[in-house]
Amino acid sequence: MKLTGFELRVIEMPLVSPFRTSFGVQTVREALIVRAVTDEAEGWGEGVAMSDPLYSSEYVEASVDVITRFLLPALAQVKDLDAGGVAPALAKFKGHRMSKAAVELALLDAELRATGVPLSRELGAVRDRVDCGVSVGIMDSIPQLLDAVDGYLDEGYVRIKLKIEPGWDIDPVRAVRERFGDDVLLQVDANTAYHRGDARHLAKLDPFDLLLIEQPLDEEDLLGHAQLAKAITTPVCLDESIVSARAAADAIALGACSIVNIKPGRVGGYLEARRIHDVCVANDIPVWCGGMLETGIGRAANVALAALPGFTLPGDTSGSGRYYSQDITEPFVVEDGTLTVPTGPGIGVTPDADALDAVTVRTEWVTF
Ligand code: SMG
Ligand code: MG
Repeated sequence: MKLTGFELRVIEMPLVSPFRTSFGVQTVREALIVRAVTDEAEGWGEGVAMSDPLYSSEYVEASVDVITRFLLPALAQVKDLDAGGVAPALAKFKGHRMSKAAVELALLDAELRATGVPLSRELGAVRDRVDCGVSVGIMDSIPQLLDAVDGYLDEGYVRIKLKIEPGWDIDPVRAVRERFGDDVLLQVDANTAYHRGDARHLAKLDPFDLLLIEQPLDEEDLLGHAQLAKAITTPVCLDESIVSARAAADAIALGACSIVNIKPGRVGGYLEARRIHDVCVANDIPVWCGGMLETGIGRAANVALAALPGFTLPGDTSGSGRYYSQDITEPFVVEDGTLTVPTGPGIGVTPDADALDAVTVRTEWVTF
């Protein structure tokens, strides 16, 4: 397979409703779409960096810059480049995992399309449908939250995740438990909004039998998470801290988490995400697939990953309609609380050219 070049598109997709987390409110998803063009097939990738460096240090404009200035020029020097060679060739560049992941996925998709292999099979999937959870943002009031949760349960979601922050934690969790009962699979995500001294406060979540609390403390605070895990009964799950298979192994060894959220973008790609899955399975640590408000491109790939055997908890693999009234691929629709794993070659979905053009705000082309 011979690479012709890469197209980068910055897109802007309006959200169906504002999404508030402990680090800000989003009304539009700005994202990066990568297309790898080869003599045999085209492949698609999606960058999950956000507009601002608030979830992590990465952001969309930095992603475009590092990909065009450093990553693609380095890859252009590699003879017989394949997807497995992307991470080694880019290892000398520190960080920028979301950017590396987007490029790797585009090339992997092109390769798999050329050989007719679905991504799910390539990764080792064992299921053809995956259970769907939904992430529910911070709201202005408890009644508003209860309405939102009610709507998602009606749509069939099998797990609810509440975004929390200081001042919006115990009361909303209690209200959801009182209204919807103890059988609802319920978890919370703080996106690093708490500190080591908050252990006694967070222990007030213990009576609500949550599946997990996700990333309560700073991304670099593994020791703090290990101490917190001893002070509360709610299982601690890490998201932001898990940037590689090594980070996952270290966090597990330290007792900093008993569950891991795997996001391929955060860890540099689907191949590293699979290694994290393998590390967790070897340590009896359940994993689930996180989400970054992906378009159909990233969503298709996430659903393929979530079909691996160690993904025993429902992921943030929601339907396209959770965020977008119009996706750029065929929409993912939740049925019986599940999404179907695409079966076509590669990621199994292709963006609609007009839909993609309609949301594109900038395009760059890099020739190989
Ligand atoms: O794709 O459903 C999704 C988003 C799920 O809550 C979600 N993601 O920390 O897990 C997380 C957040 C990161 C993005 S928040 C704007
Ligand atoms: Mg999270």
